[in-house]
Amino acid sequence: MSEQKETGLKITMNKPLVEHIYTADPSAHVFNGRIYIYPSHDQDIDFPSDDEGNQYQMKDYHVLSMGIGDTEVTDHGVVLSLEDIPWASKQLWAPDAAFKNGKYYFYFPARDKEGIFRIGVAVGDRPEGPFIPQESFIPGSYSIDPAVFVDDDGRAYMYFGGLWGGQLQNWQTGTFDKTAQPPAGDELALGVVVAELSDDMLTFKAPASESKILDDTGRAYSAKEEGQRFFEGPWMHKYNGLYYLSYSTGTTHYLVYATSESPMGPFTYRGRILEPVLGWTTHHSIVEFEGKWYLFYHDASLSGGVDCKRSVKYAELTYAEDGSIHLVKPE
Ligand code: FUB
Repeated sequence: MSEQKETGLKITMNKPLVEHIYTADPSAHVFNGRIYIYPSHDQDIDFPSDDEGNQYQMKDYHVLSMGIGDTEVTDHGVVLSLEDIPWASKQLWAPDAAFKNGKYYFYFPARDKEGIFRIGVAVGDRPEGPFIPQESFIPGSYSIDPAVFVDDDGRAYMYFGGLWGGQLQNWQTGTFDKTAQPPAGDELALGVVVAELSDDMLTFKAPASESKILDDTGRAYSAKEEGQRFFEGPWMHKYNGLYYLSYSTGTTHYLVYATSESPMGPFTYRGRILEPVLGWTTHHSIVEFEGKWYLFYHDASLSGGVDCKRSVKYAELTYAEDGSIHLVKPE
């Protein structure tokens, strides 16, 4: 597979957006009337898979952009590399981006020099980067999969967390415990972690806290309820004034959603968004563009099912009258 930029590629729903590189974990946003996609850049290497996620050895980030109906996706090339991040040692996992104060902020998880996942931020003047990383990770950040949501009132929130290789289970006491195990059986599942961002978008305004996912009776899910409990890959969007938290259930491979009247939660489980795709992981974002809603997701079809060689795709997302999301079946 060549890493050269590709031109003339036709954008088709449920087909990889690009095929010249492997891409995953898409975070899509509309900036300046165009859809920008901030994905992980999966390496075209063979690495044994394990539950720690050592097969995901990403070293840089690209940015893609497109319009619906365009015939071409633009690959803006490398916008941030591991060697330019002073605090990071390896594994540039699922990123996101946000716009505020006339600047673009690129958020990304990586292992620090001690092997602990932290979340960093890099700043740029344009949505397509390049992005200049801060000297250190965001104080008080941990685990993986940051998703940043800027509300209508200008307040910004980061949602993050991921079990297993994402180390969420290691923070249950408030400090990193190398030996901690994820909750099991009837123990309460861990929720998504939420932090409001400071006005400069570079730090947390207050310490991050856990927000639970509840069933429709108000009961928090237990660890054994693997079809509903939070695993990784959170995303936040607002539809008709309601906050929609969506995420991956990991071991059961669903994308599901839960809603709340508050961006901080707690969130009430509502249902599935996407059935399992080819590959172990499922990860997504939801964005509105020109009056329609789109789901960006990934699968491993281009690589024939190799877990760490994934490709970003998109599909249209529709809502029922009551605000529930219609299930998307991957093609
Ligand atoms: O891409 C590495 C990890 O795989 C992400 O951080 C998870 O969400 C899963 O997609």
